[in-house]
Amino acid sequence: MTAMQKPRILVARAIFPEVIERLAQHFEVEANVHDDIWSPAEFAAHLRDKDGALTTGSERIDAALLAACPRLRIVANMAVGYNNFDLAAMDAGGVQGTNAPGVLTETTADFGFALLLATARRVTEGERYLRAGQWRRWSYDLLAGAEVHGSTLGIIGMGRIGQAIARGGAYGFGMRVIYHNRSRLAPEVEAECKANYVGKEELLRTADHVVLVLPYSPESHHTIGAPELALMKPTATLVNIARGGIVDDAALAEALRTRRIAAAGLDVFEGEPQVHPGLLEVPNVVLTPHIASATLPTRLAMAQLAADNLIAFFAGRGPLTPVNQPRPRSDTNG
Ligand code: 8YV
Repeated sequence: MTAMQKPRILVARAIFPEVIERLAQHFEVEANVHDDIWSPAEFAAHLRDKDGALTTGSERIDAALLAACPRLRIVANMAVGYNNFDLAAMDAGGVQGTNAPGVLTETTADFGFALLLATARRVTEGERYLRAGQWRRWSYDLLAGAEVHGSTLGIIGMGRIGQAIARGGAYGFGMRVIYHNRSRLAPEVEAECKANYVGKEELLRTADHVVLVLPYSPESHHTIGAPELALMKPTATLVNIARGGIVDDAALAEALRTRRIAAAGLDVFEGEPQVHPGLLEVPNVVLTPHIASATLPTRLAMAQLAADNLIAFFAGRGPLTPVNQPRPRSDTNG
């Protein structure tokens, strides 16, 4: 790149036009404005001559892709999760990765409650019943669900979103909050969230509602499988707003079918957008298509933060929200 040339950026998915316009003030931009579905090979072909990319959680950044894209310096994910990044390959290849934390915290926590309430109080089941014309009269136990207020909320994964859910549960619904996390929070943060640290097994045995908000990694794969579901109360509910793969969906479908647990609310799935057929067959699960951060103001803030990262990086100011510290990439493009 000469001093006069603008860096070339690929925007991998359709995003807000105003963000593309902003990027175009700084970069030569190729944007997938029609939101075409690209195979990994097509994605690589579009990225081959680019210096940077704005991606979503759907684009996999791995060694094979980096080998095909020698100019690439930075990939800015419009997502707080970045399990679509092979960080070892990016480190080795000298490619900076960034994510979009903070701006989606409260919105995603809100959705955790939307799913928790819908699941515990059988909202979508009730709507299906009504739409099917089955509602003939009131009865004392019609679609009776689980209490939310005053119950015990168990949160696995206590980062920003987990803490927001803890505050909402404790202050909004008078819930007793217990949590499990890789590391225990500082006492003042625990006090602010009114949350008590417990082991995973104790959490699963004790909680009335379990909410998963931990990042996906090989270590968190199937954090909830058949053995964990077996520990839960038969009246308990499970909510996953984290990532597919954290729950063994086949085991969960079986636990819901046999009423080993009462119900589940799922926004994310193993192999999404495919959904395990067993989950589609049971009534006691609320299913949503990965929309926990989906409000337009939040999605705009996520896209702007990804753009901020690209702009800051190429201006030499360093990325705002880096997720790795790559070694400098040798200039192979002359
Ligand atoms: C995104 C998410 O919508 O931020 C995340 O990690 O899961 C969602 O908010 C999705 O990843 C698309 O980028």
